[in-house]
Amino acid sequence: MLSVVARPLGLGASCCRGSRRAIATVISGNKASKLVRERLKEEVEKMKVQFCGFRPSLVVLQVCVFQVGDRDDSNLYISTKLKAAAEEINRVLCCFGDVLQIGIDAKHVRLPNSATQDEVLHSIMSVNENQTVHGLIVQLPLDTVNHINSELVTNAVSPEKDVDGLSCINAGKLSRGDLNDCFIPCTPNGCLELIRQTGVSVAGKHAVVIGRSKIVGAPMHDLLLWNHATVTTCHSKTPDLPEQVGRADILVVGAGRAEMVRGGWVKEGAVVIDCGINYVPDETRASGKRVVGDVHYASANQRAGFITPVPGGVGPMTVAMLMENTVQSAQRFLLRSQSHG
Ligand code: NAP
Ligand code: LUD
Repeated sequence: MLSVVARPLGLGASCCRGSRRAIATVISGNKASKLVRERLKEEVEKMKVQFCGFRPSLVVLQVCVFQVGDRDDSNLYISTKLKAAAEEINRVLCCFGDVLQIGIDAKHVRLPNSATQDEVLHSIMSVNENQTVHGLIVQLPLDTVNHINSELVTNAVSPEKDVDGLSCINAGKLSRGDLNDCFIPCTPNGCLELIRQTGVSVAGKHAVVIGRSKIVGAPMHDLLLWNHATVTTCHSKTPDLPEQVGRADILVVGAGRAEMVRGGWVKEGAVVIDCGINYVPDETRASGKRVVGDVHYASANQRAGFITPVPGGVGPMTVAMLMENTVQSAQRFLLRSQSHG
């Protein structure tokens, strides 16, 4: 079996502490996501055989500027999602290597940046009513010239199709610990999966989350709490961030601040999960930029027991968890239709 955690040659994660420098074990999101996608591919194949060609179906709604050759962050994330689901090469301009396609029927619906709030809500309603679609996400942020209330938009997605887990119904269930009766947001769910891969149990640990957004920090707090960690959530007004970080057995960072968490803050042996995706200038690259996380990797991997890289850590797991939620939604749909008829 593929090993998701990779120990650097010759150095263990927990040995050599003290006089000799130790290097953290790397938790590969690329490998972990591949395992998830392989499992989902099998599940989708079984559904197809059992239910006469049935396929889970996902709609990704985007409000954006229409531009040929457009390749901003949102387009990159969406094309990664569409690729992981099934072949949909329309407008996908980037080159992907080894992408395992699951067999989900994924559609990209684009509305122009001139779309009004009512038009966006109307599109969501029509997908809500379409019985052949099992999952709907509205990619954020909305790139629009009009004022659109994104809270209203995410809450308009039917809770049964809300595979992003961002509607207040799903968020409320998660906050109350109803983990088996909701969709868990993809990034926190991916982080938990990566923590599981380390073999470190969450129950009884002190977890620290940096960030309290609806998409990363807040649901991560809830998920760790209901997996029985004692959780501290930090944000921009937390006065003593380094001290809080130093108490973490498990640290999850989603602040959007390039390399903010320094290695010296990190508790020896901690599990460090870095959600950050920040583009910083790099003249040595043809693109003129490179992606770094919210954790200063080079120093943190000298203290942590386990660490996720950026890229290749949380990002690919976000995509895999979207696929997982879509397959789960389709399974729930089949169960409902069986019980109705
Ligand atoms: P966000 O909505 O901007 O939220 C950032 C959070 O970090 C806020 O709660 C903010 O505090 C807190 N924060 C900002 N500066 C801080 C500081 N100096 N000290 C402590 N806390 C601070 O961002 P987001 O959507 O959660 O995303 C966070 C990062 O994760 C970004 O880099 C984003 O690109 C990345 N991301 C990655 C994935 C993935 O799949 N890998 C998915 C989603 C997001 P306040 O609440 O006080 O403002
Ligand atoms: N909106 C997301 N907005 C942005 N990185 C993602 C993401 C893949 N409604 C809604 O998908 O879950 C969402 N739901 N988000 N994000 C960010 C956020 C959303 C971020 C990164 C990746 C999805 C990803 O695959 C790769 C990696 O980290 O290895 C490549 C990173 C790179 O730019 O090279």
